[in-house]
Amino acid sequence: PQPIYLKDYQVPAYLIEHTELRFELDEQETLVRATLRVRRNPACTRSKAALELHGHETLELCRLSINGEILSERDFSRNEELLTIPSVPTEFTLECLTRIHPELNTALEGLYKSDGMFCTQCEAEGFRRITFYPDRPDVMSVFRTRVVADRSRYPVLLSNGNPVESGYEDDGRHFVTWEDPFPKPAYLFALVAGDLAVLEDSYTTASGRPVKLQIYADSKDLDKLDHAMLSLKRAMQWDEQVYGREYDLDIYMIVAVDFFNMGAMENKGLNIFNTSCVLASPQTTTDAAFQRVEGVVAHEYFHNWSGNRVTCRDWFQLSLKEGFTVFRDAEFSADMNSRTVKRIEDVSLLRTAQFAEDAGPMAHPVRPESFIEISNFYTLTVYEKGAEVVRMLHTLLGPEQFRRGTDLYFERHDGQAVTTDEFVQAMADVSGRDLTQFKRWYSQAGTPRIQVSDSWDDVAGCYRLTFRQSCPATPGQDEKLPFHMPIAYGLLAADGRELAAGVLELTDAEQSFSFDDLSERPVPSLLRGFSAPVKLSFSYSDEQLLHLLRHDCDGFNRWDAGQRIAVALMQSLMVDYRSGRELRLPESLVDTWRSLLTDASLDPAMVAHLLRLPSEAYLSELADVIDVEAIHEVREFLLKALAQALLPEWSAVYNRSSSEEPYAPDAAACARRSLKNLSLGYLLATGEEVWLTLAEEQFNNADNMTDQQAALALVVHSGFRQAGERLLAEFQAQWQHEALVMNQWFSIQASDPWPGALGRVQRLQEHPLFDARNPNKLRSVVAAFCGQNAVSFHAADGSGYAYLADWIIQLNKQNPQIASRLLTPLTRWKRYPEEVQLLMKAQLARILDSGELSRDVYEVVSKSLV
Ligand code: DPP
Ligand code: ZN
Repeated sequence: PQPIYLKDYQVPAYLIEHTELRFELDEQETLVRATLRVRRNPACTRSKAALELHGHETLELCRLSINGEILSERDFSRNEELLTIPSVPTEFTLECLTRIHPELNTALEGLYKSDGMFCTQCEAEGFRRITFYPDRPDVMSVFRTRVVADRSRYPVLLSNGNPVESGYEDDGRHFVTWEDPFPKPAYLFALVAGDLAVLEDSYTTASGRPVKLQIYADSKDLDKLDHAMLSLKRAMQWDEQVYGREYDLDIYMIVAVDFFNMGAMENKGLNIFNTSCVLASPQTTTDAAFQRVEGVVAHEYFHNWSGNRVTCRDWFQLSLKEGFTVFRDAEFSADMNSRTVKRIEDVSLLRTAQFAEDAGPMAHPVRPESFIEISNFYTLTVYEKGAEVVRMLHTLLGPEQFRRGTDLYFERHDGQAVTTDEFVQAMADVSGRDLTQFKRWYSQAGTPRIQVSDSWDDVAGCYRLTFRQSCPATPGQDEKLPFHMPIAYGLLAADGRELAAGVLELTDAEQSFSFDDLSERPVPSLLRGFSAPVKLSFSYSDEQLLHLLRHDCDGFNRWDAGQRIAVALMQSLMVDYRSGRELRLPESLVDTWRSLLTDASLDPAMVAHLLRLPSEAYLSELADVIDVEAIHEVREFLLKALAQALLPEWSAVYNRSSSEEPYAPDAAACARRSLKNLSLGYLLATGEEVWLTLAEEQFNNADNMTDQQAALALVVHSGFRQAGERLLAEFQAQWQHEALVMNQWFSIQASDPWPGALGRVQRLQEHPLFDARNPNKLRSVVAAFCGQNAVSFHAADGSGYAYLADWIIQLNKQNPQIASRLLTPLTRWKRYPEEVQLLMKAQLARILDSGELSRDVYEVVSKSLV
C-alpha cells in the first residue's frame, strides 16, 4: 500500500451536480442505481482528464452508461480502487447499476446490516462500497434517494433531507423518496431501513422555523431516548445563542444502531449513532454515560454547520471540522454542567492518551501530511489536540473577536469544501493579527515542552519569569520551530490575593516577562485552564503547590497543583519500590487530604477530582521507561495507606454524600455521587468486611446505574473475590437483556487486575452475549483488557501481547478499522524496558507476517516497527 500526500492535492476534474440513487434492499443482495449529472470542473486546468470513480473491489458492476449509451469493457478500466473512463463529454449523465452485499459486510463501512436493520457509515471512504462515485469531500452534490424494500420487515425507510414521496411499487414493495437540497459530499450520505420505534418532538428555531425531531431505536429502547432528545434541543438552542447558527432542514433524525465502529456520525439530517452514545435511563446508564450522550448528540448536531455546511477540502483537513466541533461541544458541556470538571476531564484525556500518541510511532500533526489509510487518522491528535488549537485561538483573540471570526468563516465558506488555512485566515482577518506562526500548531507534530524559571529582585520589587520552549522530534520531523502559544497565568501573594493575572504570548524559543512594583515575591500559577497543550515544568516547592491548591482562583490549576504533589510523591515511591525500600506515606500528605476531606464548604466536584490519585496511564505517560508493576504497586499502596490513615473521614464523606433524592444527572448530583463512590473505593481498599457490607447494600439498594455499577466495580477490583463473583452473577441475572449494561459487566471483568485475568477474559469470550462482530463487545473485552488492565496485559511471559496479536490477525479481514484501533497498546513498545520491547515487537512482526494485511493494519504495524 502506498501513502497519499497532502502536497499532491489536485482539484477534481469533474463535478457532480445532481445524484439520484435508487436502492432495492433485499436479504441476499441489494441493487443500487446511481444517476449522476456530471460536468467538467472549470477550475481544473488539466486538459485531458479522465473521469475517475472510486469503487471498492466488492462492488459488482452490472451496467454503466453515458447519456443512455451502454459502455462496453473497452470504454473503461477498473482496478481494486478506481473505475476510469478515459474519454467523456464536458457534460453528461452517467448511469450505473451495481450489486452489493450488505448482509456480508462485516467491516461496517458502506451499507451493512446491524441486528436485522440496514444502515450506512460513509465517512471517510465508505460510499465507494455502495456505488461508483467520486468519493472525495470536495465533490459536493444534491442527492435524491429512493429506498425500496419489503414493507413488513422494513417499515421505516430513511435517508438525508426531507421525505418527498412514498408509496408502493408494482411488485408490492414500498418506497420512500428523500431529497436533500443542500449539496454535500458522499461521506455525509446515509440510509436506514428497519423496524424501528420513534420518539418525536419539535423545535422552533430562533427565526421561527419549525423542525420535526425524531429519534429512532429498537422498540425495547424507546424509554431510553428522552435524554438524547433533551440534549438535542439544548444543543440547537446553544448554537443559536453562542454561534448564531440555526438548523436548516424541516426534519432532524437520529437513529441508534448496535453495530457501529465509531461513536456517531453527522450525516446531513440523519445522524446515525452507536447505541452507547444515544440511549440513557437512570436505571441502565451511569452519570458518565449520560454526559457522553449529551456531548455526542451536541457534537453531531454542531457538525451541521462545522462540517456539513462548510466541509473539508480533503481528508488532511479533517481537524477543520473535528477540532472545531470538539471545541464547540466541550464549551457546550461546560455551559450545561461544571466548567472546571469538564476541563479536568478533557485535559486528563489529552495528557494521557494524546500525549502518548504524540510520543509514539503514529505521531502526526493536527493536519497530517500523508496517510496510507485515512481511518487511522481519526485520532486524539486530530480531535482533541485540534480542539486545543481552536481553544488557543479563542484565548488569543478573546470571545468577541473569535465569534466574529466564526461568523466570517461560515459566511465566506458556506457550501464550500475548505482547509484549516481558511479557518485561521478568517480569524486573522477579523482580528488583524498575523497568525502565520500560530499555524505551526497545524503542521508540527509532538508535545511542546516549556521550562519555566523565575527570579525575584527584592529591592526593585521585580519578579521575572523566563520560558524556554522546545519540541521533541517525531517521525519525519526532526527539527521544530517555536510555537506561538498563550500562557494564562496569575501571581499569588502569601495571603492568597492575586497580584497580577493575564495571558502571556510565547513566540520565541526563550522569552522573559517582568512584573514590576510587586510588594512581595509571588507564587506563580502557570498555564491556567491548560491554556496550551504542552508539558510545562517549574520547580515548585511543596509549599508553593499547597498554596496554589488552597488559593488559586483557577479551578483547573488548583486541581493540577494537587496532581503535581501526588505525582511527585508517587515517582519517589517508585524509586523506593524498585530498590526494595519500605514504602511510606508522608504525614504532610495525610494532613492536606484531611483538610480537603473535612472542609464541607468545598465544591464536592472539586474534592472528588482532587482526591483521585493520578491514573496509571498518566504516570506511564510521564515515565522515561514505563515500569508497569512499580506504577501499579505504588498506586495500590497509596490507595490503601490513605484509606487507613483517613478512615473516619472517608466514612463521614460517604455518609455526607449519600442522598435520598431521586436520581438526576445534573452537575451537582453527579459530583455528589462521584465523591461518594470515590470514598467507597477508599473504604474498600482497607480490605475490611464491614465496608464490603456497605458496598453490597449500595449495590442492592441503588436506584441508579452509577451507584450500582460503582459498587460492583469496586468490590471486584478491590480483591473481594467471592463477593465479587456473587455480585457479578446477580448483576448478570438482573441485566442480561440490556446490551449496554452487559458491556459494562464485561469490561469490569476484563479490567480486573487480579492474577489470572487472561484466563478470565478468554472465558468471557465464550459467553453467549459476546459477539466478535460487534465493536462495542470487542471494546468491552479486548480493549478493556489491553488498555485498562496494564499489569495483566504486560504479563512477563508476553501472553497478553500474543492474545492481542491473535485478535488483530482475526479482525484484520473482518473489520480492519477496529483491528487497527485495538492495536494501539502494542505500538507503544519503545516506552518499555528492553526485554519487554522484544516481546511486544515479536508480536507486531507476527502480525506483519500473517498474510495479506488491510491498509489500516498494515499502516499501523509497519510504522510501529520502524
Ligand atoms: N464519528 C465522527 C464524528 O462525529 C465522524 N465525523 O466525529
Ligand atoms: Zn465529529
